[in-house]
Amino acid sequence: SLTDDVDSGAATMPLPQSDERRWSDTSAYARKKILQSWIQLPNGNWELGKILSTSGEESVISLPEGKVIKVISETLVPANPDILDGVDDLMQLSYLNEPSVLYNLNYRYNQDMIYTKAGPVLVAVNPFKEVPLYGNRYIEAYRKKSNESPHVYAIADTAIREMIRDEVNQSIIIRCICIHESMTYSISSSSGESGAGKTETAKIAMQYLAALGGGSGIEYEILKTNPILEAFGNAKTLRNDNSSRFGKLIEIHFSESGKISGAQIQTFLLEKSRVVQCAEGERSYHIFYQLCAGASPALREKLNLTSAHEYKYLGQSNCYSINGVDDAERFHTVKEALDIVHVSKEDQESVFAMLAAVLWLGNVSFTVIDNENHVEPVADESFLFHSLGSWCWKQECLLHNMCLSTVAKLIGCNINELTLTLSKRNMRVRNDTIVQKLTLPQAIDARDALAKSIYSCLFDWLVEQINKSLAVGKRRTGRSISILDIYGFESFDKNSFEQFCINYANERLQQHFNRHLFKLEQEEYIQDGIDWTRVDFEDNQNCLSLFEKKPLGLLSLLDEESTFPNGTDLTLANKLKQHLQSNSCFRGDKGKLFTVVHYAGEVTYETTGFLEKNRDLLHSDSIQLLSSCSCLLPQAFASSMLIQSEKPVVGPLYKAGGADSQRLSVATKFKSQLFQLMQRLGNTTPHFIRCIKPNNIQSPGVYEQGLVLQQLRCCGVLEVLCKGPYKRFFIIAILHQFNILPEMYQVGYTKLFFRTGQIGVLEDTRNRTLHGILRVQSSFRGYQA
Ligand code: AOV
Ligand code: MG
Repeated sequence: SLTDDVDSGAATMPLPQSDERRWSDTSAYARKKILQSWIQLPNGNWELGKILSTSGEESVISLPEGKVIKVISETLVPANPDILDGVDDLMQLSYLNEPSVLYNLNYRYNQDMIYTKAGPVLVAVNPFKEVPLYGNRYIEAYRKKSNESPHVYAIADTAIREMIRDEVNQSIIIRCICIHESMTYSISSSSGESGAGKTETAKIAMQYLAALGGGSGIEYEILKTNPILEAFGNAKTLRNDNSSRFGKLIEIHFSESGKISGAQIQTFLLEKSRVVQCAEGERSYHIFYQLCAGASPALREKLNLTSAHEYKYLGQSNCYSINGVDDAERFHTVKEALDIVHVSKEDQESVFAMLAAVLWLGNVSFTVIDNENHVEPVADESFLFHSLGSWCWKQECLLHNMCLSTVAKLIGCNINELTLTLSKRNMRVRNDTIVQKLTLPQAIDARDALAKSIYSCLFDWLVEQINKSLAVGKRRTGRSISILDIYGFESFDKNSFEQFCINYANERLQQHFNRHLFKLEQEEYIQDGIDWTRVDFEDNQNCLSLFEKKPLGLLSLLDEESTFPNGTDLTLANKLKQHLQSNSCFRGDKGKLFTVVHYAGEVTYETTGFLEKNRDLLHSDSIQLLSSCSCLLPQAFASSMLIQSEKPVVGPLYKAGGADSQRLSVATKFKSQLFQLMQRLGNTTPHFIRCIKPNNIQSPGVYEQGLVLQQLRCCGVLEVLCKGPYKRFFIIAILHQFNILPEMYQVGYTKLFFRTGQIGVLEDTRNRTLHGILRVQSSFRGYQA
């Protein structure tokens, strides 16, 4: 139609510009012709206002509650015509500006339309309630393409089709979006992305793939890996009752006929520290509570199991249950799932024994044995007495609570060896061995390190068993679809080694995302015969180099310091400052603080604990203890810790189990995992899903503008919008006619590409012309246009 020009604000050439508003049409022209505009309130929120009049610099606006205000015309941000309310794809908006995007997502969210396209990206806003969008009826509709509204199913469907059509592996990359304190809208002091809906989204995608590629039965196994991995790798945190504490890639294989033939799971960086320590109001891994609540009487007796309240590791955070969750029932679900992925009953019992061993280890306490403050684990008999005094346990439980002997029994080791491992350390100095007695903090460290190692080895072992069960036959013929569910960018009040690794991973993934979008764009340019070398794209290579450069990058310097016996967190911080100060992505701050300028914002890290966590050493005595165990699992754990295939990096030389071993640092291992991941993803056609958390209270129906905006801003969704497909516009002759200079555009075979601002000029001209025509028409009809 003449008046409703949906085609206006999009076709600008994305040459590098600092102003983020480049994708939004806020030109003088746009402001002139709009009827509705967004007004930013002092709290940062946007409100829709009607423009009553514009005279010179000022406009008069009426707000929804009837209030009339004057604003500077410059500040008006055009709103879209009502007809565009709730469009499926944000690219369809005439005006792509922040408030319009926010409004559109909100409009859809209110109607349970939680999925929206943002050009090539699917945006999912967490509903925090059941929405009627899933199940067989929907799957069928998307399969038949009778429903085309944005959905995870639609993404999964496209992935299957493209896999078959192009014979190229596919990936579905599910990420959330960072929330950064220093951004314009500060919500609570430090929020995380956690709870955005990544894991749920990944499961929904798997559900669709299983439905379409099912038949062999293996799809059922694949779906059952979810309750297992969630039980062992998820926990209640303050932000999410079911927070994943690890990253996950599942590669689902399809035969040539499009049927699922197997799968493989890779996990990343499980948060081990949670096993021995977690914050008030949070929980350790679900499986501990499930075991305590759901174990049969026979199993309880075998494991000398008591209730969750009686274990120190579980008691410290003062939180045992989750609203609406029955841990005992979940335990049965997990056991069934273990059956389905072919973990034998016997192995399951070993798994539970390891869990109980970890819990009982946590209850081992120490007593001082000499005047140099050396300690020893409290022996079981005196433990009764000791614990009565300090722990006030119930008398009847006490009789069963023999911590040391229970641990020894559960892992199958000699109780004296266990006692020794927890109180002494064998140090090798050249060819001699000296025995060092441990002080209380050292002994607690040794105990906790053993518990953490047992748990993380158990987790890895389980993943290995699952992979064996899901293994694709030797004749791998078809293709695969990988689903990545990985932690998002994190920025808290205090950021430690974990955030350091997580944010590094996000830099890598962001580069993958950027490069893919650039490639899409490039293809479009090439198709249109445009010289794409003139088009810049945003890259975070500088920040990645800061991490990865050798020998003077963050990771190398961290590893180097980790090998120095005298290295401390402070010497690390100083070393980083000494070598990296000139890097534009790095800033040395006071003491142990340093700041990295990430793509999503600045994050200040504190080096406290960096070296320890990076070395992640389990002392050789503990490894030896595990390898001496009569039970199979601890033995397997010990050997997995001794097998280190790659180059030695950190830690003193070990002599355990007769073999010298050197451990890779956590950061180096993680880096190589990430490289492998990027390599794998690099060979796939990616599909991106970005999950958004609309509120911090995990409640349905609450949409906090500022929170959503923060997420949109730093995830690159707004970037995508600006760089998305370009709409057809005018032909070259017209450009000439209207005095548009040649350097302001490039002509493609089918499209024109404009530099920013040129569309406004053209629109202005067109508007003046059309306005003239309309005025003529309406005066014919006898009324004023
Ligand atoms: P996350 O994976 O992104 O957080 P989850 O997938 O665990 O977030 O989602 C958090 C919670 O939001 C879930 O437990 C559900 O209650 C709810 N939820 C998410 N998506 C949906 C949906 N599509 N429909 C209904 N409810 C949903 V973390 O792993 O913490 O970063 O580390
Ligand atoms: Mg998750």
